[in-house]
Amino acid sequence: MNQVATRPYADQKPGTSGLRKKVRVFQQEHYAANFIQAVFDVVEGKAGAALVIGGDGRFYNREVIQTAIRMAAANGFARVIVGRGGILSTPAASHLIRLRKALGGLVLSASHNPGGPDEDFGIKYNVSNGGPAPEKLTDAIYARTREIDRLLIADAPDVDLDRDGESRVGDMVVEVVDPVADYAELMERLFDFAAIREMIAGGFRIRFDAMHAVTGPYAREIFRRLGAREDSVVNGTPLPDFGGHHPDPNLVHAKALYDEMMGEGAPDFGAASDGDGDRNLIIGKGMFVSPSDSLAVLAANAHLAPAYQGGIAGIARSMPTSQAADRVAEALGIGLYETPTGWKFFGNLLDAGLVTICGEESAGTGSNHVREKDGVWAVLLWLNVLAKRRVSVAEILRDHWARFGRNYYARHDYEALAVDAANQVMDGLRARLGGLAGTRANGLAVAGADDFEYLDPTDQSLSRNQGLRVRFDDGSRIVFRLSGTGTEGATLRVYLERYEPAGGDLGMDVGTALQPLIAAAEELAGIARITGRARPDVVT
Ligand code: VG1
Ligand code: CO
Repeated sequence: MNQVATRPYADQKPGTSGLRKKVRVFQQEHYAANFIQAVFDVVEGKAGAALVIGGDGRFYNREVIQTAIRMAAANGFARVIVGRGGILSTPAASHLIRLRKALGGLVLSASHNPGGPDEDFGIKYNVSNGGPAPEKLTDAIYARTREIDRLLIADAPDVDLDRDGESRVGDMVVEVVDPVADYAELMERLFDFAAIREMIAGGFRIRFDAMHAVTGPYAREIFRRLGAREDSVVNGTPLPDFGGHHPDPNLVHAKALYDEMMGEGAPDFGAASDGDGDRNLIIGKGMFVSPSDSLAVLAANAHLAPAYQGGIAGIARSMPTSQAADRVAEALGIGLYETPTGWKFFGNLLDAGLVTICGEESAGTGSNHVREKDGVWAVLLWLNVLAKRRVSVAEILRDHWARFGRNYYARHDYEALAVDAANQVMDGLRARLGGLAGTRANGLAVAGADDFEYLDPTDQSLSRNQGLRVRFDDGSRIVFRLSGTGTEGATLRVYLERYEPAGGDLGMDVGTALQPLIAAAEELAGIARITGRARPDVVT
């Protein structure tokens, strides 16, 4: 074992989902190792414990995995379980941590951010419940990165990551496992594969765009078990640079899928996932499903899948996610929890059994089967629902709106803004929040406004400054927040939501429906005026 001297880096504060930086930043001397050592220094119980390691296959994945293995050995772990080829999707890693009763796991990914030598890399630590480290722990890790002065690292050759089986690094066992097998088995237990298989055998066509990211091998194996045609999965080979694209399943970066689903001869069901496999985009033939609606529809129909046939205990959604799920919770007579953005806030609610299904507007949905959002899971739950109801995605949505009303919704992202300008937008609005109730913006009456804070009902931890909310008296809402996953400048997100009750105009074009709110947002926050950006970079 070696002790190596190091010096702290000042910028290793984890964001919404772990530490994300440009690859070049990670390539600085000991940069990744410092962060990993900070994790190992603050987590207790390493002696005799197992650690899961895997990533989304992006550039630099294998190098950091080798370092992490050597460091795990020197820090007293008894076993490392690593996905073959260094591959584990985020939800598969979460499952493996739980299944193998590991102390935790290192998930190497920058998720939906692009990959390659000039793009992004990331490291996230998940705890023993399989979920992202809660804020208390990420704060402690950050504090440790500020003072770290030595690394513990075993002097050992690289492990062969491409062959299943066990080897040793010092006293520690390294176990290379099939990244797909346990996860696929879990999915077979949760869902009615027989019903889905029958639907597919009847001619139901699927297009799943893995975006050259981690879900390719998972989707291929699972769709094979379901008897789907081979061309059901496209872009199914994980590439270190995701083929030069952003592995972000939204209407901008998954446009090819969108165009196919809107065109002549579209398959029945289209879906895409992101870099690390925790997001999902759902598009029916001729019908895009907004992620917020997807959460609401899945919650309302979950009982059609074997795992949830007894009903769901409650629903949690991140604050900016539309309130469509709230109406489902109300109808089901179950709890609805509104949390800050990021999956780490769902873990306690899931562990306490308060909720079964969780979701975020950013194309994340999941359940208590793991402690991460799960893209392939969402796709399979949709397929299970479709197989049971035997109607189209579009019909399911129209039914849903007819019953619950429709929450027209969009998110506008202003990317790579100058940090000062973004702060000016947020600080300016924050300063005026208190006086907004009773005023009008673009003619719309403001009912209330606040800076969202969350008190975790299970451990009473308080998270402040989680997004600025402006509510209008017709139930519409605008939320403003800064992204915590970007690696360049600041990204401002503006979330727009307008509610149209059942019986109202449910078939409007989303952009048209939201136009009054878009103008109100500009009047409230002055984005164009302050940043000089006339329109958002991404609308999703
Ligand atoms: C974004 C999304 C958030 C999601 C997070 C991680 O965070 O808004 O809902 O949980 O990404 O997703 P932010 O801070 O940039 O808005 V993933 O799939 O990138 O791990
Ligand atoms: Co992701």
